[in-house]
Amino acid sequence: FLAEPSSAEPVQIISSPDVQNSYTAYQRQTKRTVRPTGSQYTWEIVWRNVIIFFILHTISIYGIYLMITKAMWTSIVFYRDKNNGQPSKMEVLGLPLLRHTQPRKRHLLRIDRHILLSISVYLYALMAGMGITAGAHRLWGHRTYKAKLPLRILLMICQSAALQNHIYEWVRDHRVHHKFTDTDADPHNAKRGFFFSHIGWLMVKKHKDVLTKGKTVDLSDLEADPVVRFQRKYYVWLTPFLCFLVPAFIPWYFWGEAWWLSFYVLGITRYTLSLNGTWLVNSAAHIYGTKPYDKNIKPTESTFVAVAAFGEGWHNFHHVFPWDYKAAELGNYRLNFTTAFLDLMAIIGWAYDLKKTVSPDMVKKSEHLGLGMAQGPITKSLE
Ligand code: ST9
Ligand code: ZN
Ligand code: ZN
Repeated sequence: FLAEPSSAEPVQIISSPDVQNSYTAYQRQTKRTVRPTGSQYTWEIVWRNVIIFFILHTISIYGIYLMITKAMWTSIVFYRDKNNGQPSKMEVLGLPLLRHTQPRKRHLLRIDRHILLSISVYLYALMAGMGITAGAHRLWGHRTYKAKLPLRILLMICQSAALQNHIYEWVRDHRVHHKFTDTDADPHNAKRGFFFSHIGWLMVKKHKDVLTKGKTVDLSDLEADPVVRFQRKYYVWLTPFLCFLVPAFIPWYFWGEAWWLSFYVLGITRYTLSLNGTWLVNSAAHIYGTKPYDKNIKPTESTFVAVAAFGEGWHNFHHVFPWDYKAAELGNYRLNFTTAFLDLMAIIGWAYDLKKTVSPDMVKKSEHLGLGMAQGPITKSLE
């Protein structure tokens, strides 16, 4: 239960009374604005989106089949060097030169190209994922830390590769989600069930409360950020390029993969997998899991979602302490790649003023004094 010592120096600690005060203010605000889910909401289905998501998921199933049959373990198991029956390390390392090698070698290396394709699916999802988790979510959504211009530009590029609406729209919906969690004014109100909070909310017109109450959310910081303004203005050009064309180009150019396979697997299928990883935070992490920080709200702690969403599954904690840059209490990097990325950015000076709810020191000291904070300092202070 003990939090590990932090490797990032510039962490700004929010002391315990502050935590309580902020939380009380947060509760008051939520209670004031929340109203029970009404039954008058009739769905106005947006068929264009239904068709797009249906096609996207159907063709991605074949993409997953391609990944499984043509890559990863099958390649490792079935690929054998002609000489000694073992996969040849040298050949694998020589892959970037593949397009310029002789036909015989090209044949030898054919299956290994697909290993690289699968690895690149993970790495590209990770890169685009940082745009969502470290960028849209923890930086622009909650201002859990400050970022210098190069990092903001990098995260904007990554966020564009994720194709999840531009930063302004993403953050607007997310702030509204936090302020009116699981009510009619929440764009993906989990009280309407798993399907609605996962994908269904993107297939219907929003509830009128989302639009009216959403207007009460302050977005002036986003309007003042030139990086956010730039992305909003050029989003329709940036996003197809970064989400589909670049992924089709990289494997084709660097290691001679068929461009259509690159587009299909690294573009389309990776996009669908990433979308579902993100949506799980709204669905699974609002329905299944434990609630150690506030049992009266729907958001939960979910290990599965933490894996799928690069550290965004500790969602009960996050809804109670949304300003925490780790979006989690326990461990430095417990299934939380995003935090590791942010600590690295802090080390090189691109991220600063990182906000943390409880310092590892406080947890350790409290254990010495027998205060039991290591058992859950935040839970205790809120009871
Ligand atoms: C996508 C987003 O997938 C996913 C977000 C997930 C968030 C998860 C968060 C969890 C934490 C982080 C986890 C990260 C994990 C990462 C892991 C990575 C592996 N407030 O929207 P419109 C007003 S997107 C205030 O059209 P409709 C506003 O005036 C997928 N006002 O509503 C607006 O006009 P404008 C790709 C609001 O007509 C106007 O209403 N994208 C608000 O009801 C109209 O807005 C798509 O598929 C608000 N919140 O249509 C697009 N909202 O914008 C899908 C609206 O001009 N979306 N207004 O200012 C759509 O087609 C439509 O939005 C719609 C609703 C049909 C769903
Ligand atoms: Zn959030
Ligand atoms: Zn949530």
